[in-house]
Amino acid sequence: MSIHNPHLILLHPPAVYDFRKNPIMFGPIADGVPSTPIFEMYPIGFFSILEHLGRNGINVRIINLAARMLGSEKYDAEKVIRRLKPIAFGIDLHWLPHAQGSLEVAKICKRHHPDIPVIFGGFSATYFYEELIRYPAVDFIVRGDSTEEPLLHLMKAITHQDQSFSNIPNLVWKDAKDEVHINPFTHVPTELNEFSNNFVPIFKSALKYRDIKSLLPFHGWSAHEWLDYPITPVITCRGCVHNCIFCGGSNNALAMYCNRRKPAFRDPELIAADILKITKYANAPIFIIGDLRQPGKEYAFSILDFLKGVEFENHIVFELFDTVPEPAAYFERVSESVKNFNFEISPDSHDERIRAAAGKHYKNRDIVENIKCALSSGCNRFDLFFMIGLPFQTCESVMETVDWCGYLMEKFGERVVPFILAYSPFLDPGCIAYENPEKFGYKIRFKTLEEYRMAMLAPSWKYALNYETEWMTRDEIVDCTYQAGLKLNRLKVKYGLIDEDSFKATEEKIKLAIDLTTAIDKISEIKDDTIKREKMQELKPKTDMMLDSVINEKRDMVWPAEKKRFGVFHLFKVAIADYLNIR
Ligand code: B12
Repeated sequence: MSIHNPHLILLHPPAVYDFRKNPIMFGPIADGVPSTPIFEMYPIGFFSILEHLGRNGINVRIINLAARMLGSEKYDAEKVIRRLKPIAFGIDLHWLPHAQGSLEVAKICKRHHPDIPVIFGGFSATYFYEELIRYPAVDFIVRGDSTEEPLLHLMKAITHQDQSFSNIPNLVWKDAKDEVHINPFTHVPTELNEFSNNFVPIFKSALKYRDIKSLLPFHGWSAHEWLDYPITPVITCRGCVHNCIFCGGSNNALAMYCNRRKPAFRDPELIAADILKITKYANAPIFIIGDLRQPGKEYAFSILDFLKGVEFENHIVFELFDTVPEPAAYFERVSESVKNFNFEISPDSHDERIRAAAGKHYKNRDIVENIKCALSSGCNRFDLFFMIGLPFQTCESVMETVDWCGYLMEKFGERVVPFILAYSPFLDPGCIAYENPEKFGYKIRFKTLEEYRMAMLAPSWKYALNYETEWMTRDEIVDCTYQAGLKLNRLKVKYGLIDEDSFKATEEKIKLAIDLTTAIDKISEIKDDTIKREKMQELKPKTDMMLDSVINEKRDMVWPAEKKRFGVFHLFKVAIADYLNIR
């Protein structure tokens, strides 16, 4: 095998494989994230897999099928897969909305390459491993939130055709007789220092396979644009100390299905070094994933101290998982270390009882005080995320939440940016509310992976929602989401956060979404399947308009950055030097 022929090809599927043919009204299910409802962003873990396996002699190539298919009607994913000849394919079923797309891509791999093993991994593959391994196109599943090492062992075993699969931790596999084996789930590392937040291996891979397009994490970002404005996440941890009842990445959830008893944190000096390394080659914003105060405020302070005194222009985006107890001192300390900084917090509701029921125990007065101190210390932007679909929450309460957003925008001005979203399409399997629905007033509608696969093919997101609550039916959740979106949009233009044009564009889009929802409800009642299909097909041009954001403008998520590409040249230099081993 030539060095340009990868041993492992990681394929990122679209959420629904045939989204270009099927008319589906995905609605606002991806309004809270930078990707479209096709969820074309691949797991960040692909970076550490590529780096770790590459260091150990296994060449990895990433192909973002979802982004390529979104990018061009003509991109023929099946033809591309047919031409590939790796030793194994890896497919992520990390987010559950990929239930349909991932299995479809696996089928295509097997159709053209019956002898090339197909490996699955990711959170949802881990949760549903028993059911997933029984699909004929799936040969292996590597469970867990840290699969770099077991995957390396697996690739070595496959490459050397040594069939010692039974010693590989976390592995679920089928033998030649299709018998399923479940190996012990023992590889759960408690430290992350080995896995850097580093773009260089990714660029090396782009050079090696002469294909930057397939590495791009988003649709709508041409290679040129992405190089101008690359997303640069810095992962601080795996796991979480908190227990928000709806989060599949919470402490309890990860203990339940990923066997993670406590979160693992990367050392503070390494986090600071990761950030500084990125500032050397890109001036795009840097997202710090995970509240730096999770392991204790000393951890946050030491990262900030490492950054102090170093000049860089990049905007750093910090998360808050709860309010800061002594906000004036904390935000001042941040501003002493970072020139351009932004914060985000998710209070979920303005109603403290609802917030507490969702597992968050901080008060509105503390939120207001935090915003005040952050802004007066020079914070550029303070984002707040609110949610629909919580215990005790009625649509009336959601509307009051939007009023509270108005109050915050009026009080603090344009630097405070609220978003409101429904939990959609799915309440995360493994989260506290999913596992104990009655206790929290939830009704879970789908339980098996096959049900989720089918749900993603539903004509509108209403029928895909996997829950309703004692306080809101699915119809009410959908309707309330649109009403809240309309109201928040009006408040955003009133307080100068958006201009008249973008106000109108969002308003029109929400109204179109409401009309489509009604039209699809009517079509769903038609008994004749052919007529039903025809009627749905007529709506396709309109449902496609929903592939962008619906109730929140996507560009609201873009943090300011100077558009200069000098850094990319530097990055390529580093990558080439690294590639040629001349560093
Ligand atoms: C950061 C984050 C994001 C970021 C960045 C995501 C990214 N590109 O990875 C953003 C904000 C964009 C995001 C978006 C979404 N997220 Co998110 N996210 C997280 C968060 C907070 C941390 C994830 C992380 O950093 N992991 C560390 C990295 C290094 O590891 P990794 O990517 O998980 O990969 C490792 C393993 O999973 C595994 N693996 C992954 N893929 C594969 C494939 C193969 C073949 C193998 C072998 C292994 C493997 O090996 C990797 C290396 O060890 C988690 C919560 C948590 N506490 O974990 C939620 C979480 C993963 N997200 C979740 C959800 C639901 C979403 C959205 C679907 C929400 C939505 N409706 O919009 C979108 C999907 C976006 C898309 N695909 O386009 C749920 C997933 C629940 C589920 N089972 O579906 C979680 C658990 C909690 C939550 N509700 O936010 N998310």
